[in-house]
Amino acid sequence: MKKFSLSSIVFFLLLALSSCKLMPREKEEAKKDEAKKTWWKEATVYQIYPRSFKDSDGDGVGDLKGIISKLDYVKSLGIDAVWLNPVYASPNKDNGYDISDYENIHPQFGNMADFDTLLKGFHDRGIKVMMDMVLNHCSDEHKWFREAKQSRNSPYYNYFHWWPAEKGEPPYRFSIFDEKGYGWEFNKATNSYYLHYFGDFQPDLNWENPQLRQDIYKMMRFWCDKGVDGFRMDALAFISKDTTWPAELPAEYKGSWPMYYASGPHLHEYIQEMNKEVLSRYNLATVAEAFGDIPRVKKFVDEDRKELNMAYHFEAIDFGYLPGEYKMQDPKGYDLAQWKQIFTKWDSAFLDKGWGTIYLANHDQPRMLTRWGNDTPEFRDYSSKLLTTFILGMRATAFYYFGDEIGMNNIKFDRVEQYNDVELLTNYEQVKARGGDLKRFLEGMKISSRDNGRTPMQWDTTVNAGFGAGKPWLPVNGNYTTVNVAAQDKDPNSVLNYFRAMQKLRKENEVLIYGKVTLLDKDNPAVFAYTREWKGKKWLVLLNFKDKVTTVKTGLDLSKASVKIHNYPTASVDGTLKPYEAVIVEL
Ligand code: ISL
Repeated sequence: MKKFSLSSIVFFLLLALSSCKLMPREKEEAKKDEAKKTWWKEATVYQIYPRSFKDSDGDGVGDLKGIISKLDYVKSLGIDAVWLNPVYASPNKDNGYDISDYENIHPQFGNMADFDTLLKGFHDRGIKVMMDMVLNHCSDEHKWFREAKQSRNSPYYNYFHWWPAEKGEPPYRFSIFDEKGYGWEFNKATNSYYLHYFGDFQPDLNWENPQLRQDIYKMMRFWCDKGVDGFRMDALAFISKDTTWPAELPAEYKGSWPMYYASGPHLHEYIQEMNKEVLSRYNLATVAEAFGDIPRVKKFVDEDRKELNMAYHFEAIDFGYLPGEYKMQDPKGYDLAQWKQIFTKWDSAFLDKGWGTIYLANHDQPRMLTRWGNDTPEFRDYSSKLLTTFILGMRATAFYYFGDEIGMNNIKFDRVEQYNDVELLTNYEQVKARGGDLKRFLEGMKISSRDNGRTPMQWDTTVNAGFGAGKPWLPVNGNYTTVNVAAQDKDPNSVLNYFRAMQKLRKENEVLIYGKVTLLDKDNPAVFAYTREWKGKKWLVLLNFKDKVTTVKTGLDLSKASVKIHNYPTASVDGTLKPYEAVIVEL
């Protein structure tokens, strides 16, 4: 073995020490940044609403075999993961969010063998699969509830929240999907009321009961053992309740019931337990529907707390509705300057801990083009592309709703009979019961109702837009003859091919994923402008959200800017933006 002299050892030691001292702080930071990278931070998650994607057997309802027939299409989008809305056995009163058997597939969607084929099909194409987990409630047809409602002595009675009738009327609780807006339902056999924050067919599960929790974890492990890659956790913030059941909500929650209902005393204890029992044992991506302000939402995703990876908030998506009314959009439109502040505030919330999400639509929302863009023939393409640029141009895991990649827009039903959604129908009854203006309500719903986002996917110009041979469960939007996948696939300038290009740009450039976001010209009422900075690169995103030519003051030298993507045939890089123009440049 070669011997070193003492002096050479001292020399090397000094050299090592000095290089440590000299290591710039940025280098340390960069190292930390590298360590924080994960696939799900870099992912675009494409949400598939199975009922509406593709119907293989002609019964009018989309199914797993239908999705299987479109695997290559999904792959062609360049996305990383899919989130499947619930496909479990369910009476479907809330389209699968009322689960009667968590470990089986609804026959309308297919069977477990179809699911396994689907999972393999996605995995073979390098796409991860996230399942929807509905853990706050199940269906009243679930075995647990069918048994529980028979007798107070049933082993399942304590799987639910009950108020014994001998104590009188239960303390008022609101229900989102109840015509009377009342969250307790009387059950004769047990002479008690059960709690349901959602429909009366969706009894809330009692997470206080350790046996229930163990059954839930076991069921989650069943799916993990199959190889699913993650969970989107429905209404998770509601699982823990204040079971002292005060008649009056504490003063700080008056007028803001969801906060109170959604932040029970044991919420994070249960999520940590779930992490220990399930999540930490697999390599999963998890995202919760989390209600509340930044400090509350951060708790779900702070890595040190060992809970979940991501959460999505509602502040941006609920923006622009008239206060105190159910989803009535302000006729004046939405104030872009305030909306920008919401996004940048949430972006900086996760600078040190956690990670954000971004979305402009999902199955609980109308089409993003109608709500946040402009669905007139003149501007539909430009504004669809603009919204895509925005979603994929921010720092957050992007959740992108099927159909938005071809610019589908709201169907805008005229009559209440045309709707299917339990939420709309119960709200309609509530307005009717208080003698409200039903015409105004239905006008408002053309913009905001959930069914607008649930119409069948528009594949081509054949019958039912190529969705399936049978009459679809919700009508197809009449514009399918021009707005469809087949036409856009062939057109290099289509909304669809723009989505693919934008997704590719994001994948190939970390600056769009991890780059720091700095809002520019923040009071500009028409333009969302921001820079992204990462490892010495600086990119500028310019988005004109209005239908007029406008200007933006970035304070930056744009003379040498090189265009990375744009939604008009030629890009403006002179501070002027055409209606709905979107452009990303490298500075
Ligand atoms: O949809 C909403 C507003 O229109 C929300 O208030 C929604 O009810 C809430 O986000 C919870 O949603 C989830 O659970 C519901 C289900 O109907 C939704 O589809 C689901 O996303 C009940 O399970």
